[in-house]
Amino acid sequence: MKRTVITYGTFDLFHIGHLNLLKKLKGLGDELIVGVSTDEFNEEKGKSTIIKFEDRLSIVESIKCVDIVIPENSWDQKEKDIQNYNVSIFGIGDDWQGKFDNLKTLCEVVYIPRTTGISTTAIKSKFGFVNRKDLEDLKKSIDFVGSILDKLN
Ligand code: C2G
Repeated sequence: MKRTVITYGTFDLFHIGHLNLLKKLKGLGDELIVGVSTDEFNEEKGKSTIIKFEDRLSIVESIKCVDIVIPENSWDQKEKDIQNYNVSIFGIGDDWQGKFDNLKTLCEVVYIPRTTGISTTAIKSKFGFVNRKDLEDLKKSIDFVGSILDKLN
């Protein structure tokens, strides 16, 4: 019997932590379904994203180990999805350890160790360091260098 695995996530600024998780989950079965959180659902989750839903969906859909992508619109669609897709395993990163044990009545539930040293939040915070004042200082430096070049010509 085909073993179908399902997971859910935002997958914003797709990175190696996301890829490692998806590859590990695919390794547990024959088919991997990924529910990608819609922009509206991310608001409900209190998560802001850089990449819009359509693009996050396309990126995840193009990952070799992903077989099916579906929108994740709500917290409680998991039960229906597990039944509709005849899912054998629900898996997610262990930052959610224990949070989805209620699904154990429907399928196996596994929590996968997160990849350390990488997160969408860390990536966003790197961009966040370049604030308006930094950019204004940078422009002043560029203008100063430009004025020197003008004098040399
Ligand atoms: N992840 C990981 N290692 C990282 C970062 C993320 O294994 N360094 C995993 C998370 O544990 C999660 C998946 O990658 O299983 C997607 O992470 P997010 O996009 O942050 O998803 P999240 O906001 O946790 O949404 O209903 C479930 C939620 O939609 C999960």
